[in-house]
Amino acid sequence: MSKNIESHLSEDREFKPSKEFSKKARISSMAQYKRMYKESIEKPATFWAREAKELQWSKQWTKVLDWKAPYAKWFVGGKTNICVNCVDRHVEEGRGTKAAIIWEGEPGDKRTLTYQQLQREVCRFANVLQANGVKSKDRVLIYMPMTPEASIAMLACARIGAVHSIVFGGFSAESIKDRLEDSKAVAVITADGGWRRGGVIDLKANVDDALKGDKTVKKVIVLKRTENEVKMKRGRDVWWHEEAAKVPATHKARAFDSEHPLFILYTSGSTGKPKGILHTTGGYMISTYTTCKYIFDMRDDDVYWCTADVGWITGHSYITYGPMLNGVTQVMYEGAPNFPDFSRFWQIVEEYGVTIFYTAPTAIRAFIKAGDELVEKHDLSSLRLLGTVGEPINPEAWMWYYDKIGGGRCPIVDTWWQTETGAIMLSPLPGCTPIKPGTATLPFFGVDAAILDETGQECKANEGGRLVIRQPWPSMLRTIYGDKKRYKDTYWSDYSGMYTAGDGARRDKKGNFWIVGRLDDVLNVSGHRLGTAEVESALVSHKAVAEAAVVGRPHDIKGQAVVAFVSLRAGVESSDALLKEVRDHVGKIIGAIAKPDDVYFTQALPKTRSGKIMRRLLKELVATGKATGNMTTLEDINVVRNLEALVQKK
Ligand code: 6R9
Repeated sequence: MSKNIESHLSEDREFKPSKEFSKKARISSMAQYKRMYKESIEKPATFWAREAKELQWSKQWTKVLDWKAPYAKWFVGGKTNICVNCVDRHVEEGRGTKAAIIWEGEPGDKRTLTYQQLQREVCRFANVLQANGVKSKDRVLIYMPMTPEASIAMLACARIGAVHSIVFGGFSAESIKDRLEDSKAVAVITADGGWRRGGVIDLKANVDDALKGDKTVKKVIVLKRTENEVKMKRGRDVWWHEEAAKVPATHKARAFDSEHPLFILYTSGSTGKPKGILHTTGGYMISTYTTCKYIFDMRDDDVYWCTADVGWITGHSYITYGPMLNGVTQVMYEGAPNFPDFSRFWQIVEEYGVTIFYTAPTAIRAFIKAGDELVEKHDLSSLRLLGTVGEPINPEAWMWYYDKIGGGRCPIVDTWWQTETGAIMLSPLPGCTPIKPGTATLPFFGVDAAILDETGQECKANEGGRLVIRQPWPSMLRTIYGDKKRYKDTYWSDYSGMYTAGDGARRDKKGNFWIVGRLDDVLNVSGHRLGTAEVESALVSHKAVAEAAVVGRPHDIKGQAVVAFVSLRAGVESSDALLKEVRDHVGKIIGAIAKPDDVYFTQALPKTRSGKIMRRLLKELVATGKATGNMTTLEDINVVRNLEALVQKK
């Protein structure tokens, strides 16, 4: 990370969009951006009402914003249906035969759904949900592979007012169980399996494990995808295709209140328990719509591809909702970027003529490592705009993306945002903002971002501080599901009335935001958030483990790798077999992405005299091989010296 900061400080390369790009873009000059930004901050009601009117509402709002910090209501009194806006609206307006989803499965199977076909599938599935007893405001857990049905399931929930809660397909049965307990979902939508690197992930078996002892789930709807054998529990489990065959392909949607809950998405924080971030309908709809329109500059003839999974917020906002609100054609891909090899993405870009491509820095670094030949054998000339998200992008990766993938002609939008913000907050506008490798540049419309020091003063240019948002925005989280106190304490207590993002950042003289990374104990592994406390609690749930401390270390491809220091219970001998067992245990409790890259068994952890683990020393140790800095509060310096020897030996 520190290497990144240094290269950021000396970064003077700057790129401007070509005249040709600007001419066609929605926002084509900085003057236009500044004018609109000013209005969005000074007169948010005027600005957002104009945007909201581009979509369909059954009843207009009476007030754009009702703000009693930290609670916001947007488009108060308005009624709408986000699914109708994503799907039916396009059919009604004559875009029914346009492709909505061009899908490719990992084994190479292909499917295209037009907006009209999508409408029929969504309507059918809305009927299936209702026939299976799902009602408005019921929570529905979705655990699916990346098939069109993942988006269909989300849209069908939204259509009937049910609240979806997606659990990423790479998470474990235990993770599903925790989320079920917290959300009290009444139904689960899953599949027999999903393809990943040539193998089948047995999704249904994980759901079965998670449901042992569960009392709230009444129905499990299972999509047939991989045809592997699954157990179906009588009365509880039903097949998607069998249920769909029983119901009509039309469904009359009703409108819901603008503040009707839309979804819960769990994300890691600084405690062991993930937070259920709650988003509601109207504001989220308008933010995802406008960010796609202005930042991805989506047009009728674009072929857009976001490589995320719907299990993450990026898949919610920039696969399902935002692109479909804009009626764009998008590519969806089921599997891994390196199956059968690292040219898979470029083959897909070439085959479908992708024009807008949105991915994560960790993927870009993996492509660089795999070698340029894999890129060069494909024609990528259809691309006109590139995007990144998930973590700070190192300038080297940015330049490679710009030159090798974008051919030096495609602007890159480096988009900073979070599960909590619902939509992109900081990003260049591709037709006007001068871009530099490594900065998410400027705030989007309505985003009053600033960097503050500990006393609440705004930092001077190039000084590091905490990133905050000083005014509410339409797609902001409304609460942590079932935990108002945690919502207030986590996001709104550092500075009165302001949202704290949890990221460190600085602004350069031109006002560009440079994100440094998380300030809390949250790691960013391959663009995914992972709480160190979460991994620690998984580790200590293993019978051999007495205590554990987890920190991140810089990693070439993942950004950060997970390092665990583990002390064993008395009488337990350390061994390679135990090491594997402990790693696998974390995989079983959370999911494969949380498996520690390095595990050090140690007699003791470095603690202060008051018993606090000194993570600062551990972080330094794994990054540099040595612990320096202030150790006066340390209980026993020998513990650190022993760990140094262990780490250096590796
Ligand atoms: C959308 C998403 C949020 C955290 C965020 C920050 C990091 C995301 C970034 C970025 C630098 C970017 N982050 N985008 N850092 N530049 N363009 O990733 O949501 O999974 O909730 O993670 O990711 O640290 O706080 P989420």
